[in-house]
Amino acid sequence: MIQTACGLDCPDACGITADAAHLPRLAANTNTGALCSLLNKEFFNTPRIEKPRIDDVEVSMDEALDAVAEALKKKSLLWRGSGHFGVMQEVTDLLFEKIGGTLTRGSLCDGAGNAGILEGRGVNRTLPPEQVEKADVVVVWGRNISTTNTHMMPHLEGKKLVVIDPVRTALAKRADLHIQIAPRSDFYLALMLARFTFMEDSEKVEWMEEFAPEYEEFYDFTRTFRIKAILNYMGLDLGDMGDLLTYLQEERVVILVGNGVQKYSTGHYTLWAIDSLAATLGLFGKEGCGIGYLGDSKLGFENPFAVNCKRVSKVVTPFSEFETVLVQGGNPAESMPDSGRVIDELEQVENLIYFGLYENETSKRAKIVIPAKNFFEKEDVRLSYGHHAVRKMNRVLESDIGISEYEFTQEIFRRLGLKGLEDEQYYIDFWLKQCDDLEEGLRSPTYDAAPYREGFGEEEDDEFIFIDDFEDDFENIKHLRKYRKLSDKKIKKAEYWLITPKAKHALNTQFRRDNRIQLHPGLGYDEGEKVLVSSEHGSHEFIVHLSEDIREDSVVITANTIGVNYLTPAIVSEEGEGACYQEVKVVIERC
Ligand SMILES: Nc1nc2c(c(=O)[nH]1)N[C@H]1C(S)=C(S)[C@@H](COP(=O)(O)OP(=O)(O)OC[C@H]3O[C@@H](n4cnc5c(=O)[nH]c(N)nc54)[C@H](O)[C@@H]3O)O[C@H]1N2
Ligand SMILES: Nc1nc2c(c(=O)[nH]1)N[C@H]1C(S)=C(S)[C@@H](COP(=O)(O)OP(=O)(O)OC[C@H]3O[C@@H](n4cnc5c(=O)[nH]c(N)nc54)[C@H](O)[C@@H]3O)O[C@H]1N2
Ligand SMILES: [Mo]
Repeated sequence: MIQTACGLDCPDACGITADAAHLPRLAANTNTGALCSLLNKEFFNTPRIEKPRIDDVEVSMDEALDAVAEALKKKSLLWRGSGHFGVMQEVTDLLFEKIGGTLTRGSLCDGAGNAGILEGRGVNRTLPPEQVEKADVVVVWGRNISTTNTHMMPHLEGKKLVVIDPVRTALAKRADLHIQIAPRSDFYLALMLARFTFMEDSEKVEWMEEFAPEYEEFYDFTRTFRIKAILNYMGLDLGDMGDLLTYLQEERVVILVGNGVQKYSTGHYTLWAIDSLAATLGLFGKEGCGIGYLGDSKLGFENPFAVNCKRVSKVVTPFSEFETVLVQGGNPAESMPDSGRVIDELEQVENLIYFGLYENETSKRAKIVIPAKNFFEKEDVRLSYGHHAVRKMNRVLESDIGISEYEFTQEIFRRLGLKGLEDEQYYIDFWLKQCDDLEEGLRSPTYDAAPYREGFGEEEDDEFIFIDDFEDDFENIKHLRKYRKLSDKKIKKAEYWLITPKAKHALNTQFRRDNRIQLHPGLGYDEGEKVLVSSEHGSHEFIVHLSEDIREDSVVITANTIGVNYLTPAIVSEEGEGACYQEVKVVIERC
């Protein structure tokens, strides 16, 4: 029996006891006593890339690594995805520093929202799950916990549950209150709720006097928006606002915000507005209260892989400017926005190297393919963006397949005659040594049971900064007309928000894929029919699946669906250099 941790990109970061002789027999060290089907099932059922290859011809690992070393003598970019969440993934940054290569900056994931949190709080601290446990009310805002964060579910038991989501998700169906908000309007909802809190004199003046003294300016800011027009825009009425406020004004309230509210150019404003609402209600730093988002797992750690390299955008990467591109642990041809652009760029790269586990649209186009070891086959350390436990990942299996990121780096250092790489244990210990060593295990040094109780900023001596600014120039329809040459009438009749959340049986583009678009039956399409869906960025065909759970102004295509990112825009958020997958409207045509 060997202790390890799950390496999949998910906030749960579960501990595992593995029976090496009987994999996939795994026991879970989790609060539910169970592991998710992604790990138990999909992970072991998905065929691996077993052999290295160059130009579609199988070669030995030595030959493949020789070719990589040769290719890295040219102008090189490292584009790393989040296929494995262990800290050792970043060891390849040391290689790129030595060869004068380029790395990426920004995020496909939580970048815009994170920037909004930094505006208000100065630093993004993780809300410990035990505060959720102590809450009376949990508001889940643009986050699909029963799919994406399943080990949080037991903490919601017995709580009053409010869900704010344009989709009637499984979680929304069991909520005490579901606000089926219009997509991309959460910023306004947060501001309106704050404004009504002030109007009803239920703002927490005492707390704000100490920690957030600029609250009167914030109240003035909320009054620059017109109530009636905004309610109309959100598709809500005063009754909905009253219902929401009743829950928000209870004693212990936790708000769990997800990626859904921030897949837009204005995503940072939304997180900042939600935080400002929370400050009005005095929800920071108190037992049973707090705002959870995707936390900064490396906060407070010194990173041995921190390097000084040139960087280009992770979201709108100019791949064609490089002669060599190393894709590690990611699938940019499918996971990045605007697949048409990405594929066109990737095809201009002389040496595209794919270093990963599975075949996909990126591996297919690669000149050199290097199979990786999976997380049962190598040593690592797992941090989490949802809690503070730190887990050593121990090798459970010996396997002939693939190579670890550390070995890969070591092999290329040797081939290029580079010096200065420490041994693997040095880096692993570098992380582990910085943790608090408790009886129940290792814990991140920044753990705080009730974050921000002393104040905001790095030193916790700053005040909370309220949002005081908002600009939005989203104009999609104009472009749509140009791209598809559709008549005004047709566009008017058929323009839908694209909602593209995570799927149950996939982890981003890993594991089970899909080919469906989910539509409200009122739109007039038939179950199973094929439709062409287009945006100003591109088109793709999908199979219709009807669902009453979706608004009539929206369509849902999950992140694991083949072709979804042909529709999404290659733009970065105004702050945080994040991707904006939902900053787009689409039209549907029968095939
Ligand atoms: N099973 C599974 N688990 C995963 C993943 C996976 O692919 N599969 N991916 C992992 C990763 S990388 C991440 S980053 C996390 C993300 O986990 P989540 O934060 O839960 O992210 P999403 O599933 O993208 O979106 C969450 C919800 O936002 C809603 N939403 C969409 N647009 C809006 C909007 O404008 N306003 C509001 N209020 N809601 C909106 C969607 O309907 C959806 O229910 O999950 C992780 N866990
Ligand atoms: N439409 C739409 N697009 C999205 C999203 C969305 O919600 N909707 N979500 C975005 C988000 S939040 C994220 S985080 C990104 C994720 O996008 P990516 O980071 O590109 O992740 P994946 O597409 O899951 O690809 C991960 C790859 O990592 C490889 N891999 C797994 N384990 C290892 C390992 O140990 N070593 C190595 N070298 N490789 C490994 C696998 O081969 C797999 O193909 O996608 C984004 N794209
Ligand atoms: Mo993500």
